[in-house]
Amino acid sequence: MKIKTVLSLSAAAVGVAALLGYREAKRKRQAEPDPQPEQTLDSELEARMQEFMDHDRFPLFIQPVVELATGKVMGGEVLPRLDHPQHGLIYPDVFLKVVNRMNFQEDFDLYVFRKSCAWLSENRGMKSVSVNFSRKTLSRPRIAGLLAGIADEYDLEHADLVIEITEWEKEDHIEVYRENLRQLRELGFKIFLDDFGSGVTSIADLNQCDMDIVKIDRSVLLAAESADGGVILQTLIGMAAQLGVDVVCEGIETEQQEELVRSCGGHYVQGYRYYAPISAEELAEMLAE
Ligand code: G
Ligand code: MN
Repeated sequence: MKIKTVLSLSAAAVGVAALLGYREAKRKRQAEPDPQPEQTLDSELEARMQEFMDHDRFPLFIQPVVELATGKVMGGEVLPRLDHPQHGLIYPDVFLKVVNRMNFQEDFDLYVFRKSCAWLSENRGMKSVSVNFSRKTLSRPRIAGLLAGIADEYDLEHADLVIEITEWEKEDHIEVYRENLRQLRELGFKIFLDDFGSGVTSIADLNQCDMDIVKIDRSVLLAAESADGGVILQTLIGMAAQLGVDVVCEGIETEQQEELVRSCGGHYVQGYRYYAPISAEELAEMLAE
């Protein structure tokens, strides 16, 4: 892929820039102590969530996923931020809990999916994008048809769109959820199980449908590094392989972690060692070069 050379040349710069942006925002927040406690920010976000969505204040960032053997970019995970008029960029761990509390998951996930489709249709130097979906959204009836409709509006192959099942909370209606996943697969979408090894995502989830990829949570990597010398990581990757599923190891930051993943049989990686999340505009420019 052409993106490979472009990205590897500027990867360090972009990664550092993205991190600096983050630190800058964080430093700014620390320098001017927020007069409002966290709860007040939450209720402010809640009161303005609809406005933020209507005014399209969620810029997309995309973090490339890399094949270890070749260094090639296989696709990218879409990670939205809230561009808050007063507080600057706010991260999903802050605003998603508000989205969840408001029961806004479906509107929000569909909004991000549509935006992701629009971006991908304009940037075909990227093979595919994966979009996070809450289990709540995936438990709503007719979701598969809705997603297919949006993908078709942008003339995208369903196979270039990945539905990433995030943790956050358990599915509402297991039967509807399973049927939706079955339909999504039948329609040709790819399905990744996110955050495996953390929180509510369990081994039982591997049985809910045929997955294309399981994303192993960073916590598994950290545990492997500190204690068991990789037995758990190796076993998880082996188990996935036996189920005919590939694995993406998330949150790789160091060379040692990369070696650990390699020695445990992992093929795909995502993490600051390769690319930080890159703003959709910046990534578009890189792809265009
Ligand atoms: O749960 P999910 O896998 O969707 O979360 C991805 C999150 O992890 C994003 O917020 C992203 O910014 C963050 N992230 C990506 N790469 C790394 C990394 O190498 N280290 C750490 N600590 N976080 C990362
Ligand atoms: Mn994810």
